[in-house]
Amino acid sequence: MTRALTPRDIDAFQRDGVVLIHGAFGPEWLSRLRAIVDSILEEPGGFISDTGDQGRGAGRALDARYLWRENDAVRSFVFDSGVADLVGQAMGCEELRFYFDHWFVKEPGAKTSTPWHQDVSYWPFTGQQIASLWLPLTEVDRASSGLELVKGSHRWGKCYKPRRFVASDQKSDWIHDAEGETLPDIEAERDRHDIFSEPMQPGDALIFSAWIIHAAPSNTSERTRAAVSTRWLGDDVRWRPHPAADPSIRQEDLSIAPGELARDDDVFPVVWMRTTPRFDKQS
Ligand SMILES: O=C(O)CCC(=O)C(=O)O
Repeated sequence: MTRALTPRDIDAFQRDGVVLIHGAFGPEWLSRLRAIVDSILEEPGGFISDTGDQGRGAGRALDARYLWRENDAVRSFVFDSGVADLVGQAMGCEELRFYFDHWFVKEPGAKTSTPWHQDVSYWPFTGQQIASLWLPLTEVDRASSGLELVKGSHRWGKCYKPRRFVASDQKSDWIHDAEGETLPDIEAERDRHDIFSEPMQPGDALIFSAWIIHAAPSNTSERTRAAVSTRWLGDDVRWRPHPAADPSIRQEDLSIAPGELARDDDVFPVVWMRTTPRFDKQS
C-alpha cells in the first residue's frame, strides 16, 4: 500500500468527484515515469496523437495510450506502485481492474489544450465506479497546463456528447456518431462553477471520477509539462460498446458480452482487492 487515504480524502472524492493527494509518489517512481516519457518522445508508438512534426521543444503536444501492454516499466507502475490502492480506497470498491494508461506531454508553448470534457462520454462502459489517477511528472499550474475540474459535476446525472479534441483528428472519426446533450460552455461560465484549479508538484496526484467535467489549458509556460493518467474500473462497471465509444478495445477482444460486468481478466486485469474494511464500515 502506498498510503492510507484519510476519511476526509474519501469524502472529498465522493462529494466533489476529485481529491488531491499531496506527495503520492516519490522520486524513485517519478524518475522511472519520466524515463518513459522520454522514450515516448523519442519513439512514439501506436495509439498516439502527436503534433510533433516540428520536433522537440517547439510547441509539440502528444498523447499516448495503452503502453502497459508492451512496456514493462509501465506495467510495473500499474501493478507494483500502489496506484490502484489509492484509487480503490477512494472509490470504496471491493476490487479494481485496470483499463489503460494515458500519457500527456505539452512542450513549452504547445497551443493544444485539452477541452472541457467528461471521460465517461468517450468510454464503452456504464457504472459509477470508473476513475482516473492523474499524476503530473512536472510542476503544473494554470500557465503550464494544470488540470481543472468542475467540482460536483460527476453528480449532475448527465453523460454529455463527446466531441473531438482536435477538429482535424481523423483517427477520432468514431465520435461523429455521438448522441446526447452538448456540454455547457464551462469556460464562458467559469464563475458559475466551483472549479478545482490548483498548482501541483511532481508526485502529487488527482483521483477523479470519469463523470467529472475537466480540462487542461495550453502550455504557455517555458517548461515542458508531462503527466500520466491511469484509468480504473470498479465493481459496478459494465461493458457497453456503442457507436460513439472509443473503439480501441473491440468486442472480439473480449470474453464478455454487452451489458455484462467488465470481468475480462486479460483485457481488464484485477490489480487490487480490498483487504481492509471500507471506511464507512469502520466508523
Ligand atoms: O493532462 C491533460 O492534458 C488531460 C488529462 C485528462 O483529461 C485526463 O486524464 O482525463
